[in-house]
Amino acid sequence: MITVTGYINPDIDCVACSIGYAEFLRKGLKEAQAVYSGDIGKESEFVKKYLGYLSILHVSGGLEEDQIVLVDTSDVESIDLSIKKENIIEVIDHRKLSYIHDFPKAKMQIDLVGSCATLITERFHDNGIIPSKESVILLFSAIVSNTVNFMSNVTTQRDKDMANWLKKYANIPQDYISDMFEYKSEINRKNIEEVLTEEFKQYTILGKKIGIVQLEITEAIRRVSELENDLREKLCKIKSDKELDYLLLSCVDIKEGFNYFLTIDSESSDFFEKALGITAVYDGVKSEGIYMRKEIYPKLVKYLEDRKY
Ligand SMILES: [Mn+2]
Repeated sequence: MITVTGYINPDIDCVACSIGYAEFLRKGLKEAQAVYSGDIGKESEFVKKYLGYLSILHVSGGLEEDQIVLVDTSDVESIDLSIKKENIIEVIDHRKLSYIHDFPKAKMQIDLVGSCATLITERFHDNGIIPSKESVILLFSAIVSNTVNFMSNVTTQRDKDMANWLKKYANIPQDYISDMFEYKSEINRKNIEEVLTEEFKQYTILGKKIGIVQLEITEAIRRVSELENDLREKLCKIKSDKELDYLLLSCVDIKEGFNYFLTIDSESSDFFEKALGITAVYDGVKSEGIYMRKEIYPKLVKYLEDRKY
């Protein structure tokens, strides 16, 4: 039995790749199953509601004996603790940061496309196999989600080609994409602390502790202004709890394709204004185009390194 899985608390890309690739292996007459550990994200929840099921098992440990294929990650720190490195037979990922030396025995495919689901879809496409309805919907949703409906700079032609190919085999309702984005945008006074904590990432660059909360939501400006007092209060708490030097709230408007940045103190405002070339960020500022956190990070590194001299 081959077990296909990704990182703990998988996003929809990870879930789609696990289910899709397990199916692809079964089409090649291998025994394979998809599993995940931790929590399944909001978008996978949405697809599960839409389909009525998802062919993926929740596990907590117990993978010691399994042959493993990793999808959507190549970081052994991110995966279930019970997986043995020497049992990993294949890795398929779309991120630059890959630890190839951690997988001496694995077949590796690391291609820098917008979504790992594109790489899984290509396996079906290139072998002339049409995925099941479940995999078609999941892989399509994952590509759309990971590329922010093809507006993000990580999008490649390969992502677009595979999404178009999948679309031919799925009857995707008109409002499906906006409903999915809407579903994950749910942020309110009750869940605000939980959402901010989940979407928070921290970096240490040249001794500075920097935090970025990235929310991917529709109607970013309206949602932020409605919750502004609560948002500022919770962000201040995060900044002091984590002893950060600088903290940025970066809201990606997934419908209109821009960012809305906001800071809660003058040091952070000054830092992010200079590093990102923006102004008046304390009051909230809109950018042209989308900047995902992985694109913001190198700008911060460059700014801090330049400032050293
Ligand atoms: Mn991914």
